[in-house]
Amino acid sequence: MKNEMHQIVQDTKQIRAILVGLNTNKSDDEFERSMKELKELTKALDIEVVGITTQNLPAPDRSTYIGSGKVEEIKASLDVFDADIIIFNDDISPMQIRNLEKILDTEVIDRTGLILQIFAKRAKTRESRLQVEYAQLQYMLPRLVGMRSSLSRQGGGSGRLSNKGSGEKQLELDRRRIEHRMSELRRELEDVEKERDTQRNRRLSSPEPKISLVGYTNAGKSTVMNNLLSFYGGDNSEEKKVLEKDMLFATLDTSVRRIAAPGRRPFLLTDTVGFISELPHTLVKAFRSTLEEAKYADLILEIIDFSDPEYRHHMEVTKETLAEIGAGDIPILYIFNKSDLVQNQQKEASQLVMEVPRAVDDRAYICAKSKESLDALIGLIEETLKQGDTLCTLLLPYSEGGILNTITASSVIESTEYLPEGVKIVAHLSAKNVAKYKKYLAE
Ligand SMILES: Nc1nc2c(ncn2[C@@H]2O[C@H](COP(=O)(O)OP(=O)(O)OP(=O)(O)O)[C@@H](O)[C@H]2O)c(=O)[nH]1
Ligand SMILES: [Mg+2]
Repeated sequence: MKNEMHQIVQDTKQIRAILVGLNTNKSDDEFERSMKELKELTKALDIEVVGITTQNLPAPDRSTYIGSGKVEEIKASLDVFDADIIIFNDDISPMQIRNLEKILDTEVIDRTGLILQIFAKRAKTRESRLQVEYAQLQYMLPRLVGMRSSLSRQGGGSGRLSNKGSGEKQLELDRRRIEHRMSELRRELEDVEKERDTQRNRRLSSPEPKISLVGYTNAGKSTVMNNLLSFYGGDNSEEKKVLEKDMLFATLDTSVRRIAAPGRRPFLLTDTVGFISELPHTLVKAFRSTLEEAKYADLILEIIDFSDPEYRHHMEVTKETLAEIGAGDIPILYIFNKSDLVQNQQKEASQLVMEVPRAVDDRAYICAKSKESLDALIGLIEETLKQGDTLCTLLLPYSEGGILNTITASSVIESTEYLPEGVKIVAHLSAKNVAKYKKYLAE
């Protein structure tokens, strides 16, 4: 009971952080960008940033990562800023964290630790919870000795990060117990993954083309999904919606929904976890099966936040991540989203204002919240899927009703005519379907 009270009191005060960056070989721009992103990540955990400090060094200090003068400077400012946690922009070694915590007498975490906390806070489904816990334990293992943080707490992120005095307790969590739990988790994850494979196989054998939304976190993937659902999701589309929010890593799970716009070829759309630069290795490993979802797509929609000055960098990261998960060869449409914000910026600067929506070749400039944009997007998707299609006339005997359903689900049908000998349809068939239904070809 006493502990609970303690917890409640702690939760009411916002955690205050000092951010620390060390630039060893990045350009000024690149470094500034990564510091800005660290700030966003920190805010994603509801932590207040009270100070930022940076240093240039040819190489990190072996024992304290940053130079000793810098450490002293931070120590002196701790009281002034009333900070409870120091967050480093890079991955620092367990030994360096220990040394820093000893000198500063405050919790120290690195970029990976921070992203792990965000994932822990956001994970909702059983699979993502298991994945996050696994990644957390793996991260914790080499850091056990002298660990202060509450990273081990189930469900993570529920309390404050800084928890002075809990260092002793952490030590009790011995290596063996953690390893045991990790093998338990691995087994549970295997079960969940098997279940998901079954679902996926069922989906893959369904006739609709599979399309995956991918891209940097916060680009608007879930918004595209939800608004397509609003307009073309059929019955109960409200209930089928996923979480969209202006924060990093709002989505950690995979959702698949059917989109069927009138007169357009229906498709299955997948929304999944977003990418970020230097996604921690522990997380890539733990979330591999979720990240790999895009591998099974016929077409990828890369959603780009066109209003973010860093969008080119985000596209690079997305390209690298796609290659890493083995989805580098799938056709991509580049969707420059949030173009409405770009229009606003252009208006404010009295510049030429871009036309939205606009679709050219393999690109579209859209605002995910406008129906006109989404129609343009669907048009582009349709055109892309149609490449390689042939317009065919088929005569399907009434005894083969199932085939008509399959073709309707995966193709655009120009006309349907009920004749005494069967149903005559004119449809755009993919090369695969032409081969499959050859014997019904008429004329
Ligand atoms: N103005 C404007 N805002 C948008 C647009 N698309 C998305 N947003 C906003 O951008 C924020 C992020 O959108 P999400 O759809 O959650 O982004 P996401 O890509 O799914 O992000 P993660 O799940 O975190 O990877 C939300 O606040 C959306 O309302 C757009 O076209 N215009
Ligand atoms: Mg999302």
